[in-house]
This record gives sequence, C-alpha cells and structure tokens, in this order.
Amino acid sequence: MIYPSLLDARRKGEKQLAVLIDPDKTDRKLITRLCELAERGGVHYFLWGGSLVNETQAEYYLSFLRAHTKLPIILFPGSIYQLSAQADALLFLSMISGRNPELLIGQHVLAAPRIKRLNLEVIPTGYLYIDGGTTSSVGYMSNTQPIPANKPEIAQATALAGKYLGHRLIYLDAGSGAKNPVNATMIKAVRKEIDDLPLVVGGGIRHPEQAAMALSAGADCIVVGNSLEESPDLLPELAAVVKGMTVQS
Ligand code: 1GP
Repeated sequence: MIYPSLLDARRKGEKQLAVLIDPDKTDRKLITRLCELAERGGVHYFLWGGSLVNETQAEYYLSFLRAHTKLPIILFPGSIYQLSAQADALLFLSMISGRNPELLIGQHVLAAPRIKRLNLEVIPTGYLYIDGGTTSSVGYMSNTQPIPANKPEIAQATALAGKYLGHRLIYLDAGSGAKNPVNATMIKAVRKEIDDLPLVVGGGIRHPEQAAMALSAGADCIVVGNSLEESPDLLPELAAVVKGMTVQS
C-alpha cells in the first residue's frame, strides 16, 4: 500500500521524491534511463499521467515502465482515460482550487466503477493549481483559474477545506513546466494548516535549490517531470538533495 508509506515517511520526517512521466512525452530510451538512475536510490515513486495521453501508447509505455522498475507507480491522471491496473495506486484528484464541477465530482462518478474493477489503491487528493507564471496545460485543459502565487491565505483556506472534506493528501502544483515553482511562503502556509496530511509539491522544479526550498518549507514529497525529460541526468543530484533534507530533519 502506498498511502501508509507516505504517512510513515511524513511521521519520520523522511523527504520523498517522485518522478513524473507524461506518457505523451516519453519513449523507451527516456524510461530506461530514468529507471537506471532511479535504481541508484533516492527515488520513491513514479507518477504517471499527462494532459492529453494517447491511451494505446500510454498502456504500452506503462508496461515498459512496469518491466523496468520495482518502484511503486502512482497514476496522476489528466482524465478518466488514464486508468490502468498496471499501476499500484491512483491519486483520485479533486481540483479544489477550481470551480469546475466536472473536476470536483462529474468525472469521479464516471471513473469510480472502473477504479473499483481495476482494484487500484485510491488516495483521495485535494489538488491545488497555483499560478506558475505561465499558461499551463493543466489550467487550459481544466478550464480553471490558478490560485495567485501571492495569495498564500487562499491556498491555506483551500487546503484546509480539502482536509475537512476528507482528502488524505494535498498536492500543490504550479503546472508542468511552470516558470516559477510554488513559493516557500505558500508551502509553509499550507503545511501549517493541514496537520499530518502528506503534502506533495510540484511544477517547475528544475534546480536542486528549488527542490531544497520546497522541502524545507514543508513539502513531504516533490514531483519532478519536465526537467528530467530534458536532462534525465539531473536525477541523481535531485535525489541527493532530497536525501540530504531527510538527514537534517
Ligand atoms: C506537474 O507537478 C508536476 O503536474 C511536475 O511538474 O513537469 O514542471 O516538473 P514539472
């Protein structure tokens, strides 16, 4: 089970790293390389999902990933077409930063019977899209407005509402390829409000210093995708930062 391992890591102060693979932007070479590098340690999960996703191609690459890693694979779906029994768990995302009912309940109703049949571990996730300084796929595809980056109090109240609604995880996301990752003030504000819920932060993390900033501000797990598509060899450096943050905590 994945969720207990997230909770356990949080309780021990162990920081975690998830590598996001977008099925539409990957290939066998990239997956092989990321798996080789992840094998050296310091990576806790693979996240799998994207904004578009060609279903046939996604299943093929997901099998390929499954065959090349023993790490847990967590679905981070951009739509109901991205569900697969090949994964270990599913972030059941409610886009609580937005006001699009389809992403708060509509798509969930359509997906629920299929999720049950696939027997996936479901992690109810309160997802907050934060302005990352650029128009992102998530904003465009979800037809929602991001929370302004200079309004930590809005993110804080939203995350608290997510906790009261029963979400088990809060995900702050500036969107894939964001110009500006979620800032420390906002991460700290949210962290303070959600007690023991694991906090995942992603979007625009490219440099080790940005990873360290997010973790020291209170993220339990960071997600990195875009920068690893461009330079997979950045992974060991990021993994070392995450490990180093654990020792200090
Ligand atoms: C996006 O949080 C993820 O949903 C990761 O973002 O691709 O910018 O690393 P990047």
